[in-house]
Amino acid sequence: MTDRLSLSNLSSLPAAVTPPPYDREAVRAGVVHLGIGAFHRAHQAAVFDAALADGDLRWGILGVSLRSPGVRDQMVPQDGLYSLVVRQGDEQRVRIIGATQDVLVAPESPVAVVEALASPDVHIVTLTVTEKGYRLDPATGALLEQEEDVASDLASLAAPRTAPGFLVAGLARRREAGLPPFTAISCDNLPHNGRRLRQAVLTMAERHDPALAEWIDRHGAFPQTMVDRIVPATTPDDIAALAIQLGVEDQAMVKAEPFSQWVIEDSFASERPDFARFGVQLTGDVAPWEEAKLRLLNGAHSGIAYLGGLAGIEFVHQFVARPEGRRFVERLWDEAQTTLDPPAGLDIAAYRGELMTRFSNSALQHRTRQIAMDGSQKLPQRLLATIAARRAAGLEVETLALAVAAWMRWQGGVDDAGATFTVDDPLAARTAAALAGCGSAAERVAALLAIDAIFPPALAADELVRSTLTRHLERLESTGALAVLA
Ligand code: NAI
Ligand code: CS2
Repeated sequence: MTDRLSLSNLSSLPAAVTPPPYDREAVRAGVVHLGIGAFHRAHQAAVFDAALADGDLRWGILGVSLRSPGVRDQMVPQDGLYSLVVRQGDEQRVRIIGATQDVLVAPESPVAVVEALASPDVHIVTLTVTEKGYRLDPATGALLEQEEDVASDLASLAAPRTAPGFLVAGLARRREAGLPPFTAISCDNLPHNGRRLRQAVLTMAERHDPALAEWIDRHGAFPQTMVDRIVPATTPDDIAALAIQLGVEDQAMVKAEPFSQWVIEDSFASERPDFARFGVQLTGDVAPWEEAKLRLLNGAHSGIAYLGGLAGIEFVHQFVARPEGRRFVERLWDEAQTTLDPPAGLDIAAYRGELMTRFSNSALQHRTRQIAMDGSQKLPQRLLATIAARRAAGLEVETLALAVAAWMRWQGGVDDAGATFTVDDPLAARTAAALAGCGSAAERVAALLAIDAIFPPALAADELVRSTLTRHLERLESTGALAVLA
């Protein structure tokens, strides 16, 4: 059996592999990260690791898994070490990230997580808990107070269960100890992610202690961010291939593209690393960056996921390798682009070109099925806001509506070849119930548009939107996605 990557075999790795160049014993944990999935390990952790490599040893990370022990079991036996494998075409670079000091599994030790959040060393809490992890209504951003875990945290924070619950419990402990709040940085693809996180935290804090809520409101910081790096889920084949190269097995490896961008609103409650030195953009207004990224990159991704998924196209690069796939993406961008107010420094034409190159990166093997997950949480900011903006300007929404119609067909759980699949989405039961008994595409469109957790009522009432969706859905159902694209 191959040994696992660990401190004991770091020195025997191939020379081309970059190990952490700092004394790990001297590092303090200045960051708690909630939701230690693949993206965090390839994005924010790489920045904190760069700060450590630069000699600022305040930025070690305590990772927290809010649900399963999987990542803890991958990382802790490896002393927290893992490989960041950056792939482009035939090229691959491997860097060992050493920033993560430990991983806690919140359901096993909720009190230890709260204690960690209250540590005087901690200044920053980052989150990648997926869109659904914030427990917000996707259309309105209101906290889902009826949800079991949210209701539990609203009743008592003795053993929190949700991300907002942990943050409030940690902030309460800091206030009692006379410590400043940490800066809570949402790194999920939520619209106005900082504002939504702040709202969720304040709603929960208010319920427990209005004075605490006021303290958080006054002294806390929830900067908005735009995060970008394509990080597909790691597969067993990725791990096996890396083991041959390293001579040791790394179960915690992550793979990513070379591109990485992090734009953070310059609003912090206390200390932070010299972010700008490590390639992070600090700005007064993240919204235009976020909007461009969500509507161009993520909007296209979701369209590719549903159309590609229905057509049996497994990977993003395969979709854009087809002329009709590429044409769909370009047309979607033509439509989305008219709704943007790009920030200085963002050239949309160049950005589109770069995005297409990124989507074409065949070494990433980014599955359309992975992107299709949780569509109910993603559609509002990726496609529906864009549609609403175009309709407000009196414009048609032909290609954007095709992407939404493909999502609608996806809710049926059957692809164009007749194969069934599970719709992986927190609202899957609601979309399935809405579709039950519908006899025509027009009825299916009407039933799904009526779900106001996803579709704003004004959009659902727009006749042109409805008729365009119906026409697309009819064609998707009768001819399949590939024929519609062609
Ligand atoms: P992942 O599947 O590797 O990790 C997801 C993490 O979220 C895990 O720690 C999981 O336990 C946690 N989580 C899932 N559902 C949750 C829930 N209901 N409540 C609390 N925690 C929950 O996924 P990955 O790739 O790390 O992506 C996570 C998020 O990061 C995405 O949803 C997105 O918002 C953001 N992101 C991801 C990018 C990517 O390319 N992978 C790029 C940009 C942003
Ligand atoms: C993708 C994103 O899974 C998805 O929904 O669209 O995670 C995408 O890879 C990132 O936003 C890129 O930064």
